[in-house]
Amino acid sequence: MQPLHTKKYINVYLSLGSNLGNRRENIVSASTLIHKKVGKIVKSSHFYETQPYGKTDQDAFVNQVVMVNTLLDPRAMLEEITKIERELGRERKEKWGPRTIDIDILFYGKRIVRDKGLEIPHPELHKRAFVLVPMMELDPELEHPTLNVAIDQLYMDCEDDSDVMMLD
Ligand code: PH2
Ligand code: MG
Ligand code: MG
Repeated sequence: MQPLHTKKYINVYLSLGSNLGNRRENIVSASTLIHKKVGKIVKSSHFYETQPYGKTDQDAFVNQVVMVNTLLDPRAMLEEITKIERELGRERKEKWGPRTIDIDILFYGKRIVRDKGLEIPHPELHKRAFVLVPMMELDPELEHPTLNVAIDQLYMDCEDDSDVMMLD
């Protein structure tokens, strides 16, 4: 017999980044709130100190990727992480400017979402060493659902040669 309600947990990869204030502390606070409000953090990468990508005239970031087990749908998850960013003092002034915390959804299981304000997989992830290096630690064999290659292949093909240094 089928159970009436089967809860469906999805594995979600989130990218965390900070380059303002106490960067590590901001990331630790974000993961604590994620664990409480989004779902259990099953895996987390090391912290990395990374050169700013894109807008390069700003301070270096600390970045991390975590894998979360969640029951939230993608929209509800986006709302929850936006609340967490606000709670940790994120102010949105300029695009790609310095931030106390940025939480981006990289993958939501194998789901593909292309909505206004929400694109999953994250449309830039394969171009960014600060995402691919920690993803290599967590799941090099994960298949990208639209590019149809694994993380290790994306990492090898990535042209971003900015510094990504593992912290202890
Ligand atoms: N986030 C950006 C733009 N550039 N560079 C690094 N190294 N780390 C980031 O988290 C980052 C970035 C936009 O969100
Ligand atoms: Mg971002
Ligand atoms: Mg963001």
